[in-house]
Amino acid sequence: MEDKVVRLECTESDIPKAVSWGGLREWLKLVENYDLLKRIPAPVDADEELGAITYLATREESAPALLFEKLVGDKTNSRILTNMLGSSKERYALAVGLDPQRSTSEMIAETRAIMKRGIRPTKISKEHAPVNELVLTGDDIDLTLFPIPKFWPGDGGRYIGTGDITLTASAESGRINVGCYRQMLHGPRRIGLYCSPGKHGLLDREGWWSRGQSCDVVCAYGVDPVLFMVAAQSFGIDQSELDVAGGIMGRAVELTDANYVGLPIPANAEFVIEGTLTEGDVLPEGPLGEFTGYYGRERSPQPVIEVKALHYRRAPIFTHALMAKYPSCEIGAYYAIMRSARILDDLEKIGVPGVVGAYSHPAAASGWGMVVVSIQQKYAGHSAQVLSLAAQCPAAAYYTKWVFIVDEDVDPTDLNDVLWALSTRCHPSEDIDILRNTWSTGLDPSQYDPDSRPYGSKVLINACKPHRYLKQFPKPTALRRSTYDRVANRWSELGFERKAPKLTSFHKDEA
Ligand SMILES: Cc1cc2nc3c(=O)[nH]c(=O)nc-3n(C[C@H](O)[C@H](O)[C@H](O)COP(=O)(O)O)c2cc1C
Ligand SMILES: [Mn+2]
Repeated sequence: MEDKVVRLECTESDIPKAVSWGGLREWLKLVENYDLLKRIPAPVDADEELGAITYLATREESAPALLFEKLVGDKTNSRILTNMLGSSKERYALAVGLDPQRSTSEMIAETRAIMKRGIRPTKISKEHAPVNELVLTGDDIDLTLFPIPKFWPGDGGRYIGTGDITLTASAESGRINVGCYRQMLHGPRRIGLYCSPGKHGLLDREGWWSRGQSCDVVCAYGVDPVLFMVAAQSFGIDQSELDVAGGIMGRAVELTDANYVGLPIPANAEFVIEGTLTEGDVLPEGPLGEFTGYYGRERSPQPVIEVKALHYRRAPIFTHALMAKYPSCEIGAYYAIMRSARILDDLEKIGVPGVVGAYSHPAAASGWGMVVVSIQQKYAGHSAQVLSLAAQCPAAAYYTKWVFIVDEDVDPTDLNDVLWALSTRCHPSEDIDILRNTWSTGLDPSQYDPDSRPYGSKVLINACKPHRYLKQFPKPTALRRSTYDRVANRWSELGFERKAPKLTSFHKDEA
C-alpha cells in the first residue's frame, strides 16, 4: 500500500544534486535495472502493429517501457521506444533523480523544488557530440527509409514526431523554445508541423514570417525523458525549457552547433533534423488519435518543414508517444505530477493560506480533466475561495472540467479517499457551482458543434466538511495512536510481509 503522508515541503537532502544518467541510452539501462523496460526483439510492423502492441501492453498501470528492436522492412537498424514514461511514477522518478519508492504526494513536493532550479545549457564541440555520428545534408536525406509509425487506423499519415522536441527561437529576444508538436511525414525531406494557436512554436514562426524571413527549426525524435517532459509542459513565453530541463537534471543540457540553421542542436539526441518553415508552404495534415482517446481536429493545411540536414547515431532510438486513453497514454504519471506541482506553485504565488496538496489524476484525459486540492480550513469561506482560485489559476485553468476541494485528512492523490470525501462531506444541493465559457480546447469532443468547442465549463465541488459545523461534524473512525504503534511494531510477528501502512490521523483524544 502507498505511503499516504502528505508533505508540502521537502528538505534539501530529499532532492538530488544531479541525475545519474547521461543520455537516453544510459537512462534505459537504469530503468532496465529496475525491471521497468521490456525489449521486443521480434519483428514488428510500424504500420498500426507497433501502436496496437503499445496500446495492449499498457492497459495496466504497471506496464514497462517498450523498446522495439526490429521493425519489419527496416534497413536502417532503427529502434523505437514507446511508453517511455506513461503511467509509471517510478520511471518519472528515475528520470528526474528522485527516489522511485516515494509516494505521489512526496514526488509532487520534490518536483516543485527541482523545477525552480534553472540551469543554462552548455555547448560542446561538434566532434564530441554523439548525435554527429552520422550527418547527411541535402539530397542525401531520405526520411522515408526509416520506420515511421502510423498508430491508429484513422490517422492521416505516418508520424515521425510524437515523442519529439522542436526548437525554435524568438525573432525578437533570441529565446530558444522547446515544444512537443506532432509531425507528419510527407516525403523524403518534407515534414508537416502542427502547432495549436498560442503555442510558442507557432508564435516564434509568425515572428520570423512577419519580418519576411523563413523560420529555422530543429527537431529531435530520440530524446531523453527530461527533454521530452519539459517540451510537453507549458512554461512562460520568455522562459527557455532548456534552462528548466537543466535545473530538473541538476546539470546543463549539452548542445552543439548546427550545420545549416541558426539554432543549436541537442548533442546527445539520437536523431535530429535541421530545417526551415516558409510562409505559405503548407500541405494537408492530420488527423491523429489524441490524448482524449478520440481523433483530434480534422485534416487541414499546415506548414511544412523543409529538411536541410540530418544528424543521427548508429541504430538510432526513435522516441514515440502513443496518444490514447489512460493508462496507455504517454502523457501520464509525469504530467500529472508536474501539473500538480505547478498548481501548488500558482496557489502559493497568489498567497492563499492553508493549501496542503493538489493532484490532477492522469486518468482524467492526461491530467487535464480534473483537479483535486486539499486544504486545512482556517476561516469561513476559505474552502470556496481556494476552490475558485484553483479552478482558474494558470496551471489548472486549461480544459479542467472537475475541480474538487477536500480537507487535509484526504489525500488528493488517492481516488478512494477523494470518493469517500465526496460521498460523505459534500451536500450536492449546497456544494456545487458551475463556471461557463471557460478556457478549453478544440480537442474536447463533449461539445457538438466543434466550432463552440474551445469554450469549456467547470464544475466546482466542495467536498470539505461544512465550515460552520466543523466542531460538531461527525468524527471519522480512526485508530488510537498507542494501539496503532503497538500493532505496527508486531506487524511481521503477525505474519504480514510488508510494513504496516503509515497513517496520518488518529483518534482525536490522543492526536
Ligand atoms: C505527445 C504529445 C503531442 C503533442 N502534440 C501537440 C501538437 O501537435 N500541437 C500542439 O500545439 N501541442 C501539442 N502537444 C502539447 C504541447 O507539447 C504543449 O502544449 C507544450 O506546452 C508546448 O510547448 P510551448 O508551451 O513552448 O508552446 C503535445 C504534447 C505531447 C506530450
Ligand atoms: Mn515554451
